[in-house]
Amino acid sequence: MNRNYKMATVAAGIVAIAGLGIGPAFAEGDFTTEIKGWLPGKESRHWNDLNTDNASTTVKFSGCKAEDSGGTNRFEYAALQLKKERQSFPDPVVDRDNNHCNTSTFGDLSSGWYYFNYSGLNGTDTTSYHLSVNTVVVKY
Ligand SMILES: [Ca+2]
Repeated sequence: MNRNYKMATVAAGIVAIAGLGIGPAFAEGDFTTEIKGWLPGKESRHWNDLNTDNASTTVKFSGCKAEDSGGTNRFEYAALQLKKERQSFPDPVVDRDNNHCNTSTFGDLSSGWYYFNYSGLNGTDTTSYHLSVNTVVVKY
């Protein structure tokens, strides 16, 4: 092997290794859905995180509305609980966040089935305002 060829091979290897560790963290899975007329206590679709990546689990809300009886939008923030399925026991709350119609970030999670529970609006779980979110994007 001549010297130039060897150097090129080493350089290519470094580029390949760097490519594994640097750059955007692509989530192994994602889905887009919507929320229509939810009261606190409703659960999202469940998803299976195989933890084959280092991606942070995120829940992005856009187009949020919670109207009072007069039709005024009272949405300030939605309390979300990220929960993990567990056999034979109540599902534990892994993390929680108040979503102000933006992105809730829950970090890189261990493998398992997850979902979020909508647990309150504007700091109360006794609201009569129904929550609607035009677009909900979950990445995991
Ligand atoms: Ca993942």
